[in-house]
Amino acid sequence: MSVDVLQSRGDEMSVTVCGQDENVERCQDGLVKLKNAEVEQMSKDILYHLGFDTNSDDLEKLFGDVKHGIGVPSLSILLVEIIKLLYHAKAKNPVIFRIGSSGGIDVEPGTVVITNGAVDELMRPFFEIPICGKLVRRPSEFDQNLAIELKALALPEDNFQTKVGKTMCATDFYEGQGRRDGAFCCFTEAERIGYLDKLKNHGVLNIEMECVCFGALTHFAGIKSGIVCVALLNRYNGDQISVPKDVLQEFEKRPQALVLRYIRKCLQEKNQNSS
Ligand code: R2B
Ligand code: URA
Repeated sequence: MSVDVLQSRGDEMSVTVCGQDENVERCQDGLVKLKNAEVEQMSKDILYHLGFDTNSDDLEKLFGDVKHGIGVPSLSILLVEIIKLLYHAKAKNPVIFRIGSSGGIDVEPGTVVITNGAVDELMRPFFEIPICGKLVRRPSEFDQNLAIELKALALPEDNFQTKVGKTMCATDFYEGQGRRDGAFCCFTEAERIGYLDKLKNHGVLNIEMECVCFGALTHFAGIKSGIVCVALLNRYNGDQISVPKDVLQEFEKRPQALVLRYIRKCLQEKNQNSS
Protein backbone atom coordinates (compact mmCIF):
# COMPACT_ATOMS: atom_id res chain seq x y z
CA MET A 1 0.00 0.00 0.00
CA SER A 2 1.53 3.26 -0.94
CA VAL A 3 0.64 6.83 -1.66
CA ASP A 4 2.42 8.72 -4.42
CA VAL A 5 2.63 12.46 -4.38
CA LEU A 6 3.01 14.18 -7.72
CA GLN A 7 3.48 17.88 -7.84
CA SER A 8 4.28 20.47 -10.43
CA ARG A 9 6.21 23.56 -9.52
CA GLY A 10 5.44 26.65 -11.56
CA ASP A 11 3.42 25.47 -14.52
CA GLU A 12 -0.21 24.82 -13.86
CA MET A 13 -1.45 21.30 -14.25
CA SER A 14 -5.13 20.88 -15.10
CA VAL A 15 -7.39 22.46 -12.50
CA THR A 16 -10.72 20.79 -11.95
CA VAL A 17 -13.43 22.38 -9.87
CA CYS A 18 -14.38 20.17 -6.92
CA GLY A 19 -17.96 19.33 -5.94
CA GLN A 20 -20.64 21.49 -4.46
CA ASP A 21 -19.29 21.78 -0.96
CA GLU A 22 -18.68 25.45 -0.15
CA ASN A 23 -15.85 24.50 2.17
CA VAL A 24 -14.00 22.90 -0.68
CA GLU A 25 -11.97 24.88 -3.14
CA ARG A 26 -8.97 24.31 -5.32
CA CYS A 27 -6.96 27.50 -5.15
CA GLN A 28 -6.31 29.47 -8.32
CA ASP A 29 -2.59 29.72 -7.55
CA GLY A 30 -2.43 25.93 -7.16
CA LEU A 31 -0.95 26.14 -3.68
CA VAL A 32 -2.29 23.85 -0.96
CA LYS A 33 -4.17 25.81 1.71
CA LEU A 34 -4.86 24.35 5.13
CA LYS A 35 -8.30 24.65 6.66
CA ASN A 36 -6.67 25.43 9.98
CA ALA A 37 -5.40 28.94 10.69
CA GLU A 38 -3.59 27.68 13.79
CA VAL A 39 -0.79 26.10 11.74
CA GLU A 40 0.37 29.48 10.38
CA GLN A 41 0.82 30.75 13.94
CA MET A 42 3.10 27.87 14.94
CA SER A 43 6.81 28.73 15.12
CA LYS A 44 7.60 25.24 13.89
CA ASP A 45 5.58 22.27 12.78
CA ILE A 46 6.58 18.68 13.51
CA LEU A 47 5.16 16.11 11.11
CA TYR A 48 5.71 13.35 13.63
CA HIS A 49 4.87 10.26 11.57
CA LEU A 50 6.76 11.49 8.51
CA GLY A 51 9.74 12.40 10.70
CA PHE A 52 9.91 16.00 9.42
CA ASP A 53 10.34 19.28 11.24
CA THR A 54 9.79 22.58 9.43
CA ASN A 55 12.77 24.16 11.22
CA SER A 56 15.37 21.56 10.41
CA ASP A 57 14.11 20.03 7.14
CA ASP A 58 13.81 21.75 3.79
CA LEU A 59 10.28 20.63 3.03
CA GLU A 60 10.28 22.38 -0.35
CA LYS A 61 12.83 19.78 -1.47
CA LEU A 62 11.28 16.66 0.04
CA PHE A 63 9.01 14.50 -2.03
CA GLY A 64 8.57 10.86 -2.84
CA ASP A 65 6.32 8.01 -2.00
CA VAL A 66 5.28 6.80 1.42
CA LYS A 67 3.81 3.57 2.73
CA HIS A 68 0.95 3.32 5.17
CA GLY A 69 -0.35 0.48 7.30
CA ILE A 70 -3.73 -1.15 7.00
CA GLY A 71 -6.94 0.81 7.35
CA VAL A 72 -8.34 4.28 7.87
CA PRO A 73 -6.58 5.28 11.13
CA SER A 74 -3.17 4.64 9.61
CA LEU A 75 -4.09 6.38 6.36
CA SER A 76 -5.74 9.43 7.94
CA ILE A 77 -2.67 10.23 10.06
CA LEU A 78 -0.46 9.92 7.01
CA LEU A 79 -2.73 12.00 4.79
CA VAL A 80 -3.02 14.83 7.29
CA GLU A 81 0.76 15.01 7.48
CA ILE A 82 1.15 14.75 3.70
CA ILE A 83 -1.31 17.61 3.21
CA LYS A 84 0.68 19.70 5.71
CA LEU A 85 3.91 18.68 4.01
CA LEU A 86 2.52 19.87 0.66
CA TYR A 87 1.47 23.14 2.28
CA HIS A 88 4.88 23.77 3.89
CA ALA A 89 6.60 22.70 0.68
CA LYS A 90 4.52 25.22 -1.31
CA ALA A 91 3.57 22.46 -3.74
CA LYS A 92 1.47 23.62 -6.68
CA ASN A 93 -1.45 21.60 -8.02
CA PRO A 94 -0.35 18.36 -6.37
CA VAL A 95 -2.01 15.06 -7.20
CA ILE A 96 -2.06 12.31 -4.57
CA PHE A 97 -2.45 8.65 -5.52
CA ARG A 98 -3.16 5.64 -3.38
CA ILE A 99 -2.02 2.45 -5.03
CA GLY A 100 -2.68 -0.90 -3.45
CA SER A 101 -4.60 -4.15 -3.44
CA SER A 102 -8.25 -5.07 -3.05
CA GLY A 103 -10.79 -7.84 -3.33
CA GLY A 104 -12.67 -7.80 -6.65
CA ILE A 105 -16.42 -8.12 -7.09
CA ASP A 106 -17.16 -10.11 -10.20
CA VAL A 107 -13.85 -9.13 -11.76
CA GLU A 108 -10.98 -11.39 -12.82
CA PRO A 109 -8.10 -11.67 -10.34
CA GLY A 110 -5.39 -9.25 -11.46
CA THR A 111 -7.84 -6.65 -12.79
CA VAL A 112 -6.82 -3.07 -12.07
CA VAL A 113 -9.63 -0.92 -10.66
CA ILE A 114 -9.60 2.88 -10.82
CA THR A 115 -11.91 4.27 -8.16
CA ASN A 116 -14.44 6.88 -9.27
CA GLY A 117 -16.50 6.81 -6.07
CA ALA A 118 -16.16 5.39 -2.57
CA VAL A 119 -18.76 4.01 -0.19
CA ASP A 120 -18.59 2.49 3.26
CA GLU A 121 -20.02 -0.91 4.25
CA LEU A 122 -23.51 0.60 4.38
CA MET A 123 -23.07 2.11 0.91
CA ARG A 124 -22.76 5.64 2.32
CA PRO A 125 -20.51 7.92 0.23
CA PHE A 126 -18.94 9.82 3.09
CA PHE A 127 -16.31 9.53 5.76
CA GLU A 128 -17.78 9.79 9.24
CA ILE A 129 -15.48 10.69 12.09
CA PRO A 130 -16.22 11.61 15.70
CA ILE A 131 -14.63 15.00 16.45
CA CYS A 132 -14.88 16.37 19.99
CA GLY A 133 -17.81 14.09 20.72
CA LYS A 134 -19.78 14.90 17.56
CA LEU A 135 -20.07 12.86 14.40
CA VAL A 136 -18.74 14.82 11.43
CA ARG A 137 -19.40 13.67 7.87
CA ARG A 138 -17.13 14.58 4.98
CA PRO A 139 -18.18 13.59 1.45
CA SER A 140 -15.80 11.24 -0.29
CA GLU A 141 -15.26 12.51 -3.82
CA PHE A 142 -12.91 11.66 -6.62
CA ASP A 143 -11.77 13.66 -9.61
CA GLN A 144 -13.76 12.10 -12.46
CA ASN A 145 -11.47 13.52 -15.15
CA LEU A 146 -8.46 11.95 -13.47
CA ALA A 147 -10.20 8.56 -13.43
CA ILE A 148 -10.93 8.91 -17.16
CA GLU A 149 -7.35 10.01 -17.88
CA LEU A 150 -5.96 7.03 -15.98
CA LYS A 151 -8.26 4.61 -17.79
CA ALA A 152 -7.09 6.06 -21.12
CA LEU A 153 -3.54 5.03 -20.15
CA ALA A 154 -4.45 1.34 -20.10
CA LEU A 155 -2.78 -0.20 -23.15
CA PRO A 156 -4.22 -2.85 -25.49
CA GLU A 157 -1.02 -4.88 -24.87
CA ASP A 158 -1.51 -4.91 -21.09
CA ASN A 159 -2.01 -8.50 -19.97
CA PHE A 160 -4.79 -7.41 -17.61
CA GLN A 161 -8.05 -5.50 -17.67
CA THR A 162 -8.41 -1.99 -16.28
CA LYS A 163 -11.85 -0.91 -15.07
CA VAL A 164 -13.36 2.21 -13.53
CA GLY A 165 -15.95 1.91 -10.78
CA LYS A 166 -16.87 2.37 -7.16
CA THR A 167 -14.83 0.97 -4.30
CA MET A 168 -16.19 -0.15 -0.95
CA CYS A 169 -14.17 0.79 2.12
CA ALA A 170 -14.35 -1.67 5.00
CA THR A 171 -13.13 -1.17 8.56
CA ASP A 172 -12.42 -4.89 8.82
CA PHE A 173 -10.80 -7.43 6.49
CA TYR A 174 -12.92 -10.41 7.56
CA GLU A 175 -16.60 -10.23 8.54
CA GLY A 176 -16.68 -6.53 7.57
CA GLN A 177 -15.89 -7.57 3.99
CA GLY A 178 -18.36 -10.44 4.10
CA ARG A 179 -15.63 -13.05 4.60
CA ARG A 180 -16.54 -16.41 6.11
CA ASP A 181 -12.94 -17.54 6.70
CA GLY A 182 -12.08 -15.46 9.78
CA ALA A 183 -11.99 -16.40 13.46
CA PHE A 184 -15.67 -15.45 13.67
CA CYS A 185 -18.59 -15.79 11.30
CA CYS A 186 -22.18 -14.94 12.06
CA PHE A 187 -23.71 -15.22 8.58
CA THR A 188 -24.46 -17.80 5.92
CA GLU A 189 -23.00 -18.31 2.44
CA ALA A 190 -26.31 -17.05 1.01
CA GLU A 191 -25.94 -13.85 3.05
CA ARG A 192 -22.33 -13.48 1.87
CA ILE A 193 -23.40 -13.75 -1.78
CA GLY A 194 -26.40 -11.48 -1.13
CA TYR A 195 -24.07 -8.79 0.21
CA LEU A 196 -21.74 -9.08 -2.79
CA ASP A 197 -24.78 -8.82 -5.10
CA LYS A 198 -25.89 -5.68 -3.28
CA LEU A 199 -22.46 -4.11 -3.70
CA LYS A 200 -22.30 -5.16 -7.35
CA ASN A 201 -25.74 -3.69 -8.10
CA HIS A 202 -24.51 -0.45 -6.55
CA GLY A 203 -21.63 -0.30 -9.06
CA VAL A 204 -18.95 -1.46 -6.61
CA LEU A 205 -16.07 -3.25 -8.35
CA ASN A 206 -13.75 -3.81 -5.42
CA ILE A 207 -13.29 -3.72 -1.65
CA GLU A 208 -10.39 -2.24 0.26
CA MET A 209 -9.88 -0.47 3.57
CA GLU A 210 -9.01 3.20 3.02
CA CYS A 211 -10.88 4.75 0.07
CA VAL A 212 -13.67 6.60 1.88
CA CYS A 213 -11.22 8.47 4.09
CA PHE A 214 -8.81 9.07 1.21
CA GLY A 215 -11.50 10.57 -1.05
CA ALA A 216 -12.93 12.66 1.78
CA LEU A 217 -9.72 14.18 3.14
CA THR A 218 -8.14 14.95 -0.24
CA HIS A 219 -11.43 16.47 -1.45
CA PHE A 220 -11.78 18.54 1.72
CA ALA A 221 -8.22 19.75 1.25
CA GLY A 222 -9.00 20.69 -2.38
CA ILE A 223 -6.35 18.29 -3.68
CA LYS A 224 -6.80 16.14 -6.77
CA SER A 225 -6.45 12.46 -5.96
CA GLY A 226 -6.93 8.99 -7.34
CA ILE A 227 -6.97 5.38 -6.18
CA VAL A 228 -5.70 2.52 -8.31
CA CYS A 229 -5.89 -0.97 -6.82
CA VAL A 230 -5.38 -4.42 -8.21
CA ALA A 231 -8.00 -7.04 -7.34
CA LEU A 232 -6.24 -10.05 -5.82
CA LEU A 233 -9.25 -12.32 -6.15
CA ASN A 234 -12.85 -12.44 -7.30
CA ARG A 235 -14.81 -12.52 -4.06
CA TYR A 236 -17.65 -14.45 -5.75
CA ASN A 237 -15.20 -17.35 -5.95
CA GLY A 238 -14.14 -17.30 -2.31
CA ASP A 239 -12.50 -15.47 0.55
CA GLN A 240 -8.94 -16.79 0.70
CA ILE A 241 -6.16 -15.06 -1.19
CA SER A 242 -4.51 -18.10 -2.69
CA VAL A 243 -2.58 -16.68 -5.64
CA PRO A 244 1.07 -17.79 -5.66
CA LYS A 245 3.63 -15.28 -4.33
CA ASP A 246 5.21 -14.53 -7.72
CA VAL A 247 1.80 -13.87 -9.27
CA LEU A 248 0.90 -11.64 -6.32
CA GLN A 249 4.08 -9.66 -6.82
CA GLU A 250 3.34 -9.20 -10.51
CA PHE A 251 -0.28 -8.14 -9.71
CA GLU A 252 0.98 -5.53 -7.25
CA LYS A 253 3.12 -3.89 -9.94
CA ARG A 254 0.08 -3.23 -12.18
CA PRO A 255 -1.35 -0.17 -10.37
CA GLN A 256 2.18 1.24 -10.09
CA ALA A 257 2.67 0.84 -13.85
CA LEU A 258 -0.53 2.74 -14.64
CA VAL A 259 0.23 5.60 -12.24
CA LEU A 260 3.78 5.78 -13.58
CA ARG A 261 2.40 6.27 -17.08
CA TYR A 262 0.31 9.16 -15.75
CA ILE A 263 3.31 10.75 -14.02
CA ARG A 264 5.39 10.37 -17.17
CA LYS A 265 2.64 11.96 -19.26
CA CYS A 266 2.42 14.93 -16.87
CA LEU A 267 6.17 15.41 -16.94
CA GLN A 268 6.24 15.22 -20.75
CA GLU A 269 3.45 17.81 -21.01
CA LYS A 270 5.27 20.04 -18.56
CA ASN A 271 8.51 19.78 -20.56
CA GLN A 272 6.67 20.52 -23.82
CA ASN A 273 5.04 23.60 -22.29
CA SER A 274 8.32 24.93 -21.01
CA SER A 275 10.31 24.37 -24.24
C1 R2B B 1 -6.07 -3.53 0.94
O1 R2B B 1 -5.31 -4.51 1.45
C2 R2B B 1 -5.07 -4.26 2.83
C3 R2B B 1 -5.61 -5.39 3.64
O2 R2B B 1 -4.99 -6.58 3.29
C4 R2B B 1 -5.70 -2.94 3.12
O3 R2B B 1 -4.80 -1.93 3.44
C5 R2B B 1 -6.33 -2.60 1.86
O4 R2B B 1 -6.99 -1.47 1.68
N1 URA C 1 -7.45 -6.13 0.49
C1 URA C 1 -8.68 -6.09 1.05
O1 URA C 1 -8.99 -5.19 1.84
N2 URA C 1 -9.53 -7.06 0.72
C2 URA C 1 -9.22 -8.06 -0.09
O2 URA C 1 -10.05 -8.95 -0.34
C3 URA C 1 -7.93 -8.09 -0.66
C4 URA C 1 -7.05 -7.11 -0.33
